[in-house]
Amino acid sequence: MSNEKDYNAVREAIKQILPQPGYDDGSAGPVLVRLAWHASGTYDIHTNTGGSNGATMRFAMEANDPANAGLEHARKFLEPIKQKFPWISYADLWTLAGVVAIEEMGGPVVPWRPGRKDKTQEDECPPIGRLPDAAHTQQHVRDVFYRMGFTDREIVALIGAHSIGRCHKDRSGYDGPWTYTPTRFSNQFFVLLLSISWSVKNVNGNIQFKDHEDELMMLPADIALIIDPKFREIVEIYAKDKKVFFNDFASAFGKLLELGVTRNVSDASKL
Ligand code: ZEM
Repeated sequence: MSNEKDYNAVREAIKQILPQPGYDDGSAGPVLVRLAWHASGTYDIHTNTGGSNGATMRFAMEANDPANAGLEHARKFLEPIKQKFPWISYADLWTLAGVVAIEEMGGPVVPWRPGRKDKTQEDECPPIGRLPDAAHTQQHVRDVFYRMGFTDREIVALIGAHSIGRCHKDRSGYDGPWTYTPTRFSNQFFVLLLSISWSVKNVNGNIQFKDHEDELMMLPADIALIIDPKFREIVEIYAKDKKVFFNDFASAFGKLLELGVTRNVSDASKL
């Protein structure tokens, strides 16, 4: 049927825009994954507000949240795809782009379903301040992810996405990649967390951690995963077994993208 919504065509179009010579490490993948995460990570299980449904980061209030600095690059990479496939919601496009990017960078297949709707009013944005602050450690990380409804094991799995991408001084104030292969989805984040002796580095007043050669970095919130004994146990599992990490990541990321998403019955029956 010609008017059928062809999500595979959208997936293909996303694959086409992943190579970005001259941008960061040559791939739009990491920043697209971060967009999908920040669109979803505003969810609050107690009030059932926030989450990927709505794509409210299109509005200035949420776009200008300092936590979202740099994500305009991700939204710009995707805009031509939205123009080509106007029937897809931004909320579906942003989350699907994260899923396709992870898969194309060598990561697991993440379950994804369409049906998110875009909100139309700026006052429908979730309150600013729901995303995690990298300067804080285990208590804060737990507070933020428990608010979304995640377990300790899911928290560690999700932060394993720091195997890809980097920090940018002009976005977060932090600087550098977590791994030697920032465009390859892997369990290297966990391997390096455990194998390197991390020392403090001050970047214009921001405290981060560096390896001996000062090539790689960790955030205070990352180091919390090896300080906290319960988190550390899970880090050790994922460092040893990439397959277990990939399985756990796929279900936790799939769950993240579904937070706050409701579908009406007629939409759901088409899936
Ligand atoms: Zn991140 N993340 N993140 N993260 N993140 C950054 C970059 C990326 C935290 C955080 O403060 C930061 C999750 C969890 C947490 C990605 C994915 C996921 C940056 C650097 C910071 C500061 C931003 C910049 O300067 O461009 C904190 C504190 C987290 C939890 C405690 C989860 C969960 C993620 C996905 C599942 C990705 C892919 C990047 C790299 C973006 C890029 O542009 O390269």
